[in-house]
Amino acid sequence: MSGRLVVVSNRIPTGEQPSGGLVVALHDALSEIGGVWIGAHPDGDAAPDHDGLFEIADDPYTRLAFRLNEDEYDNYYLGFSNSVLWPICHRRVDLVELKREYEEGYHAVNARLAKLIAEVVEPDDLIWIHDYHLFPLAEELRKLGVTARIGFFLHIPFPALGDLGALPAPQDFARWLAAFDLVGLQTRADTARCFEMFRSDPRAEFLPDGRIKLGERRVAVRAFPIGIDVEAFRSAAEQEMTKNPFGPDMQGDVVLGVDRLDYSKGIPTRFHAFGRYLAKRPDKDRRTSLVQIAPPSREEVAAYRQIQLELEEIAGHLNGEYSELDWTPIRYIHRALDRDLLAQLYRRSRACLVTPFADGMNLVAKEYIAAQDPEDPGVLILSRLAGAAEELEEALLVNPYDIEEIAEAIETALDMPLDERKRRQAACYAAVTASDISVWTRDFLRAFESGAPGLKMSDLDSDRPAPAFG
Ligand code: ADQ
Repeated sequence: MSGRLVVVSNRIPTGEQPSGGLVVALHDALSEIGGVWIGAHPDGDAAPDHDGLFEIADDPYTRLAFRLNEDEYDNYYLGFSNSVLWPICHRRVDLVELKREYEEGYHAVNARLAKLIAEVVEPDDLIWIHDYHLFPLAEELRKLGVTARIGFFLHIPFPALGDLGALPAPQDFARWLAAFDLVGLQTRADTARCFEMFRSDPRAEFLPDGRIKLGERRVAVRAFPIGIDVEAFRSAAEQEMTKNPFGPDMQGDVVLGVDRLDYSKGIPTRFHAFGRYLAKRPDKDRRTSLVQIAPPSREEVAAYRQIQLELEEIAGHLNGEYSELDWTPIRYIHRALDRDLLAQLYRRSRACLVTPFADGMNLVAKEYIAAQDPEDPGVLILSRLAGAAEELEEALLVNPYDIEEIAEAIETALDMPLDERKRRQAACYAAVTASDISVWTRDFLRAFESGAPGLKMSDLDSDRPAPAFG
């Protein structure tokens, strides 16, 4: 690779041993080929009080952080990123909160960051920008005369055309994307929505090489489904267990849920579906428990506080109705757990409920599959609206809005014969391995390096039709 790889993301890892699949994958790629990672320091108070970049590590690659002040955090991060773009991309336009200062803060941070990046990049560097916090960053860099190749990866769903109308200036969105050379999306359904947006834009022209031309810019759009470090999860799950990770008093089967506490993850509906399962179960002595692990996130945003109260209410109600002296059907843990412990919990659960209403990919679904014992696997119940459903076709796919269907899927999963569990697990495991996080990094960087050829619409049509839902 000529030039350096320059990764830009909203947050930058600060520890010596970064954790989390995506962070580790980017860390590995940068360690191998060298380069720079630029992002906001996670602790504004601990960062130096100036507007420039500051180095927080230089080996095996350089990490440059910048500080977000309180107003920037409120307007750019909590405001425009998480109260406008996040709900728009997750089909919750009803939750969008439009404020002028959010929009101004978002543009100001992207413009400020562009100036900082422009000072450190060289023309033959590859700049790889991540996620919705930084949609306009390439356009800002181009305005400053940066000619280096710039790629983008969107971790969350590409918004539906109609929902883009809720943006303060919807016509800007296509222009922001066209300032990149390569736009990577999670799934074929995302790619189809992105093409639909460009198709409806009179300024856009589809070129014979598959790229899209808008003004003087040409951009390629392709799906790169993200994955996990399969081997790391599998070996963590296989570690010898001396005791039941759920505790000695856990009886019966466990159905597990693991999510950041977010309204897009469909957790209240899942609780209701588990309640429906408890009400209908033919064997009333069967003591199946739902263990939900949901660490808080973005608590400063009202919609996130409400969901916590809602979950406590539903769990309290169902536990009041169905608990026995020695059995609590719903255990709800409101904090993050160590990843090795998580791997063991996945392996010990008879089923995993992943029921988002919208999700770019959903790594929990892949982690659950990676952690199973192939000789006695559990069953993944997966929303067909999660990006992961495009690959994990042999999971028990459900409509995340349909409480009755999820309740039936729980019963089906718990009663599923071993042969069928093994067959579904083998198919899902093959899919999870095929999109291992190292494959994802390699594929994106290769496409990027080789001039970022676009996925032609004819390729998309001839392969397999993009699902109409999603
Ligand atoms: P998220 O919305 O955060 O990611 P997800 O893909 O499921 O969703 O990743 C969550 C990660 O956090 C998983 O690795 C999981 O193990 C971990 N996690 C969740 N709860 C935890 C807990 N209680 N304790 C410890 N770890 C926990 C965004 C997009 C997704 C996309 C990813 C990656 O919303 O759609 O798949 O980025 O691109």
